[in-house]
Parts: sequence; structure tokens; C-alpha cells
Amino acid sequence: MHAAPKIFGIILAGGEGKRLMPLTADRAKPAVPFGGQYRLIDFAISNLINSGLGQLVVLTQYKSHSLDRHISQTWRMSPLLDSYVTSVPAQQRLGKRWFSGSADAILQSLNLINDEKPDIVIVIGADHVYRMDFRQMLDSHIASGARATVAGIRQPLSMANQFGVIDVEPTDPTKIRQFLEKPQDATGLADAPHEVLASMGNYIFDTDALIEAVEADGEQPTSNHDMGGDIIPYFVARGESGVYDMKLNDVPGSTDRDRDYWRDVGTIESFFDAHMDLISTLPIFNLYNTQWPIHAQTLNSPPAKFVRDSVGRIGNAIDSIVSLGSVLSGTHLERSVVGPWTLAGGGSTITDSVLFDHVRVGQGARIHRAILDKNVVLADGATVGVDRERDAHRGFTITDTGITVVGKGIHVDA
Ligand code: ADQ
Repeated sequence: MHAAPKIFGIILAGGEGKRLMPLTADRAKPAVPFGGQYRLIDFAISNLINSGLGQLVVLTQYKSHSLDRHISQTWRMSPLLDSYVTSVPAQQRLGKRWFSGSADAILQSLNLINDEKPDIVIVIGADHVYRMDFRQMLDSHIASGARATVAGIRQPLSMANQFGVIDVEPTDPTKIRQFLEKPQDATGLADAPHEVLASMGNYIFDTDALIEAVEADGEQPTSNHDMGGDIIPYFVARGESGVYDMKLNDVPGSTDRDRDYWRDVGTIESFFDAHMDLISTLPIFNLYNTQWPIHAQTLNSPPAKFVRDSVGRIGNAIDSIVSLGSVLSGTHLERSVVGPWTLAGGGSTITDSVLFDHVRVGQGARIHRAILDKNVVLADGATVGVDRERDAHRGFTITDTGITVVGKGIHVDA
């Protein structure tokens, strides 16, 4: 019997997340809060840990302070079990510069791989909401003999320009024939013309192959040094790339509704929609699957509380998530997600909204179809998402579908 391969995990967490502004004004995209008590990166790390992988590094660069703090507070692992998650900033080993792309981030971090000497390296992104058992992808990588394997999932053709699009070899569906990064004119699949097989941005490499590829890429002055745009096409051109179809992935405890769930929450719209998926009565993504837990920071906080206010108005929540430490006093909350330590006062109404932590909502305030970042304060009687013109005039971000976003710490007057 062969010894199990030694595996090393790299989580790419250096993206700016421009399309999530203003939520990324002050923090890296993987550190953006999600679902009340999580941060986006918790999904990637939980999936790796639940897959039995424990040697993990997170490559950071852009506004990484809150991400670093979150990783050290939430993901301290046991040195006794030889498990760790550490965050590693751009190390400027190859000159005084930051990472110029995700492949450059790996090139600059090759010392980490050389120290661990793994057989296989898993490289994944940090900003998706999903469950995935990477052991199953690993089995497929080993069985196919590919030197690089890309995880693929079906997505609407209309979104093809946001993804790497995989064209599988007709005679061998475990091999990639062509890979196009964010094509403008993709064609649909033969059996589903309105869908494409999209790269999930999750890859498995034989270690020597990854080192060879990022070193060769580093010598190319015209390269963007991008995993999707440069490294995967390098393996495809050499006929060495495999594909793992996510529909084969069977995560313990998944329901029929959330088995195929995977959301790139890179835009305000998709971020908002993914929250709404959590709170539907039969959740489209089930946070309550104890067989494949998504771990979050342990909060040393009292429970959430719902009370009448001083004049007897009822505080209640319907079809909502309310995190620890929050108090709704005479507040009506519906179809919303509320982060930790948020306080809402009597006669206020919050509908179809996402509130991060430490938000203060004054008496009689009204919030509708809005995202409120940490430490936002609404004065008594203030509104957000009710009068779009006024919101725009106050400098809030408003999306095409009318979601109002209020940035961190802003005070909203009546
Ligand atoms: P994108 O998400 O557009 O497409 P990218 O912006 O490179 O690609 O982000 C991928 C991951 O790498 C993210 O987690 C990001 O934070 C991180 N990252 C980006 N630049 C980095 C850097 N310089 N240092 C460290 N980390 C960095 C990718 C693939 C597509 C695929 C989609 C799936 O390129 O082929 O379809 O992901 O969403």
C-alpha cells in the first residue's frame, strides 16, 4: 500500500474586491462579514479542514489587517496535531513589490512549499459560499494522472464572462481541451445550451508541476501572472490538465436543495442574494448541517434578545437570522440577517436587509433593501432604502436593483 500523499493547502486571499465597495473599503474581500457571524474566508477554510487538510496558508496583501486578526482569532489550530492555518503577507522575496497576480503570489511563497515538501498542493480562492469535500477531488486528480486539476461547476451562459470556462475533451470528460478565462463569446454546453462549465477557482497540482509552471510564468514579461488566465492555460496547452465536475461531490449532510450550491459573492447583488438564500424557510444553503460545519469565530457574547420596548411595542423577527449579543427592542425585523452586537430601538422596522455587527438603529427608524456595514448608526426616525434619491444624495451606494449600501461607521440622520 502507498503512503497517503502529503498535501499542502494555499488559500488565495489577496483580491481587492472592488465590486463589493464600500464593504471592501477597509478590509480584504475574504474578510467581509457574511451570514451574521461568519467571514467569507470561513467557507474555504472550513471546507479544507472538514476534508481532513490541516496544513494551510492564507496568502494576503490588500488591507489584510482584519483578515489576519480573524485568522489568528478563529483558526488557531493545534501544533500537537500538526495542524495550522497561518496568514502570509506578500514577502517581497523577489524584489520590493507586492504580488502582481495570484500566480505571482504563489511564486513569491515557494519557500513555504519547499519547507513542507508536499506531494500535492491545493490552491483555492477565498470568496465563495459553498460546501465541498476536497478529498473527492483529490481522488479524481490522482486517478486521472493529470498534473493539474480544475474544479468545474455548471453556471448560466450569461455569466460566462465572469469565469474561466472549461471545454472538456469529448473522448475523455476528465480532461480539459480548452480553457478560456472570462470569455466574451462563450458557447453553451451541448446538453445544456444555456450553461457553461465554469472554473470554481479551486485547483489541485502535483507539487513539481506547480513549481515548474509558476517559475516559467514568472519569466514571461507579458504574463498577467494569474492562475486562471496564465497557469491553467499553460497546463491545458501541454495536455496535462484534468477537470473535476462538482456534481460528483457528495458532502455529508447536504440536502437536495443545497448539494450544488456555489455562489461567487463578488458583487453587492450576489452578496445580498446569497444572504436571502440563507433565510428562506427551507434554506437554499443550509448553515445547520452539523456533519459539515462551517466554523465561525467563537463569540463570547450573550444570546440574542427580543423584547417589548418601554411603550409595549413588540420586538420580533420573522424569516431572519439574528446573531449573538443583538437586542431588538420593539423592532419588527423581517427577511433580514443581523450580525452580532446590533441594537435596534422601539418602533423601528427592518425588512429585506443585511446588518453587520455593532449597528445602532434608533427609535422609529426604517431600513429596507439595504446593507449596513459595521458601526453604522441610524438616528431616531432615520431611513435607509426608503427614498433612493435621498440615499444617493447622501452618498450611499445604490445598485441597479435598488439595494442601498451604507459604509462602515456612517451616521445617518433623520
Ligand atoms: P477571479 O475571482 O476574477 O477569477 P482573482 O481576482 O484572481 O480571480 O481571484 C481569485 C482568488 O485569488 C480570490 O480569492 C482572490 O482574493 C485571490 N487573489 C487575487 N489576486 C491575488 C494576489 N495577488 N495575491 C493573493 N491572492 C490573490 C477566478 C479564476 C476564474 C474562476 C473564478 C471563480 O481566475 O477562472 O472562474 O475565480 O470565481
